[in-house]
Amino acid sequence: MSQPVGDIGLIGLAVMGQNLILNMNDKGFTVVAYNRTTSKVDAFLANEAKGTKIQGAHSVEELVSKLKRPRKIILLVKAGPAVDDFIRQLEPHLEKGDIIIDGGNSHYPDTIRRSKELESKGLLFVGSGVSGGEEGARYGPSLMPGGSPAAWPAIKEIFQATAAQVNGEPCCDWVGEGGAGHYVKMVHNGIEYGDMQLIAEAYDILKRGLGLHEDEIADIFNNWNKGVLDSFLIEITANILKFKDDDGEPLVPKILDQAGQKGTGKWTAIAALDAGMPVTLIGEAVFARCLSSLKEERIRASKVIAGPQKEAFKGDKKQFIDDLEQALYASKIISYTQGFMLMRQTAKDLGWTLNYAGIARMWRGGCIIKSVFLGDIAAAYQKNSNLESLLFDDFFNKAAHKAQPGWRRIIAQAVLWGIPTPAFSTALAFFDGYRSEVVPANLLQAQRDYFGAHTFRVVPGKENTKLKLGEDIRTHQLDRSWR
Ligand code: 2AM
Repeated sequence: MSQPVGDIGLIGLAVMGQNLILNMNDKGFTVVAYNRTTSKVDAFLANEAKGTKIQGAHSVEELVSKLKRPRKIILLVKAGPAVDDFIRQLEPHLEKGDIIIDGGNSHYPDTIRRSKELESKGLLFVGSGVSGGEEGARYGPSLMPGGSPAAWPAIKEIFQATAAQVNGEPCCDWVGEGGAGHYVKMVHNGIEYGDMQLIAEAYDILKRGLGLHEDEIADIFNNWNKGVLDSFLIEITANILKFKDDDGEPLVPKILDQAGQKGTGKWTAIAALDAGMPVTLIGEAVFARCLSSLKEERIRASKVIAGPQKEAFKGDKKQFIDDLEQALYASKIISYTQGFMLMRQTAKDLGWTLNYAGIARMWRGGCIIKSVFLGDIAAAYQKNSNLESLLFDDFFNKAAHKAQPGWRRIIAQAVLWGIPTPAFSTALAFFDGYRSEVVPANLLQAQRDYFGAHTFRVVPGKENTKLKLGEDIRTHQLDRSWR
């Protein structure tokens, strides 16, 4: 039999899989392609892959036989049972040290389970976030691999060559153990929800508040894209707002205002609740989509619930738009602060070693949240990998201080107008809570003790207070008539 020539195998010839194969082929690797419905293998070889080095396989066994050792096989199939199914099919044909990589949108607990199971059998498993959609897969995605650390040296070259490059650096690095790769991809998606919601709120304020036309709003976004907000999402928003329907009118107002979701934002919010971390902005972004989908109910409510009298804006519009840019920037700083706090806590809880500067660099290119801003986050963690939060970094601390007055003015004005800003507002509430030495949780503790004898701790230095630790607050001359 001839020597195997394949550098890597890929199972799953939907668009993402095909594009990733073509991308790896462009980078000089020999890829072997397989799909459950094998007619897709033939069609791919006869069309998109024609004239390339790409090889096909018509069974899992043939696929494995065409790969150099240690074998590396990427699964790009529907998340869920299909992944377990292929792992089971591959196992009998693999040897110790071979590597299965799941590049799908798997939920990280599944990745943790699969890496444990495969490692116990001497195989290596990698769960990799792949971001950037079809375009990213074809020309350079953000790749976030995590799992069995021993797999990294074997896949590093292919992964880093295939990923997007920013300033000569690949948007791919080793994320961490177990389910870390898929976890970080999940947080990425949550942050994406947050960024999109912030942009939508800015649009709403400019449209309903200032009464601007889509073309004017697009120009504002284009300007913002030259400053601190320079990012893919701001850029495409400007393009989207400029887009006209056949009648010459902007398309966006004709799109039904009910947002869909596939669940990764929700997963992030649930993970935040589980970890006990205040990732409020992503949570609000998910809830805003939920509220948007109550369209029929909102129509009925709009007929019977009146907001404030609409008053024309009398202030300085240019100043207001500059304030809005700062409000968006500051809220974005808070969102990423919260996202990184969540990853830090989860790493602690699950015993992962995460490279935060590396994560920011992976997100700088290839993916939906790519931005100049992520370079600043990478720099912050490069300076101090142990940073408790971005707000302790000099650069972001100064930026948040500078943004603060405008940020407050925008939210105050939106509240007076009756325009909802759940993401802007929760960001500011977090900021004000985080910078408060004292929050009113003392009263919560007293209430908990009053109705449930939960006890409370006393502020250091106030130990000789009338109430002692462990005492029931109700025993101290308080009105018990409520019972
Ligand atoms: P198919 O072409 O045979 O349907 C995206 O749906 C990719 O995942 C496709 O390559 C698809 O294969 C594969 N896929 C989806 N569900 C699958 C399953 N249960 N078993 C194997 N492959 C599956």
